Amino acid sequence: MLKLINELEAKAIAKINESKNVNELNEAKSTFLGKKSPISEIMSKMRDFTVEQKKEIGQRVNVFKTKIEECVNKKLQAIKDEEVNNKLKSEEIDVTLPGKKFSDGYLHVLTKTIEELEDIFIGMGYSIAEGPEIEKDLFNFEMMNLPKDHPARDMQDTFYITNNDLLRTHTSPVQARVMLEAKGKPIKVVCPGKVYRRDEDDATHSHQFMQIEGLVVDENVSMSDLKGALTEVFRKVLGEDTNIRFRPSYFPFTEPSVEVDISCFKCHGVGCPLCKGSGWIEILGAGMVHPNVLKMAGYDPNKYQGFAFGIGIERITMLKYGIDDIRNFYTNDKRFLKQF
Ligand code: FA5
Repeated sequence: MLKLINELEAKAIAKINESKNVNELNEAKSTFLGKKSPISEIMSKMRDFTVEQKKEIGQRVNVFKTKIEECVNKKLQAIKDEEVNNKLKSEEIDVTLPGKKFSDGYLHVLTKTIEELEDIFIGMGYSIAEGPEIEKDLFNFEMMNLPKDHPARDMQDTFYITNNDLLRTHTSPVQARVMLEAKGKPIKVVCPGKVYRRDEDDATHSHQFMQIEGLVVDENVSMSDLKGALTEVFRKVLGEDTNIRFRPSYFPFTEPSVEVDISCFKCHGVGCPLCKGSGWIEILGAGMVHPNVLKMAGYDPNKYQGFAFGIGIERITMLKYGIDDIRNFYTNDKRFLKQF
């Protein structure tokens, strides 16, 4: 019997040492120490032995079990150590290898235009203000002299969130916010930002685009100040020989109102599909702040006048760089964006 246990022990140790992973090791352990193992069978037959044999075999079985347990624990530790070593090896870094070059980041061309315009306006004494993109109907429309049910609300097809909250359709609501904050003092600000309209996307229209609003409120402000300021800005951004056209228009929040066109960069005024045959591209709306707008924001229209404008950032960027489709700004094609 002792010989049999010796043989079993040699086999068990060999099997345990051959195990390549924890599963194989557990299998080996249960084969040699489990309930159906040969050693359990020997134990179940103990009653057939003499007292002397029982003592001798019992002691040997205990030694067998302790030895096998020790052997399993040792092998388990070795397997775990090997796993850690393999992981470390797979994560090994050769610090002497040359580094990978990351391409430099760059500003989006629309951001560049905004920064350029901001710099020009700051140079002309304007400060910068911002307002929320999710706006109250009150600021977007009502304080802009567009009460509920005013037919001119249809000029800008709106994404409503609730009856009172909407995605702003223009940057003009920032005018009302700035005026309320200035509490009757003179104002000279520009307000850049994103705006949203349910417009069909085409070469010159996008459902989300950017504007930069301008507002000057003071005593003795006139239409010629507006014309002078805008002419100066566009000559600086687009070049001294830029052709600019002011034409009468209508906005409920300005009176009188104008729209400003720049000669089409593609056909140089002859007429092409981009400018819809007119030779001009509209880039902004502007005018003298309507007395109602001044009054609602706490300004006395008999003492103060103001001019305001809202420039389309995409349109001016298209003119500056000769881009013939507004959708290029938003499709994130790096080949396009990298050029600027
Ligand atoms: C307005 O949004 C007025 N708030 C501008 C204004 C401000 C007038 C202050 C008077 C005083 P309009 O809807 O015309 O006006 O838009 C102004 C400019 O935004 C346009 O001239 C054009 O350059 C640009 N724009 C308008 N709709 C789109 C569009 N769907 N996609 C791209 N640019 C657009």
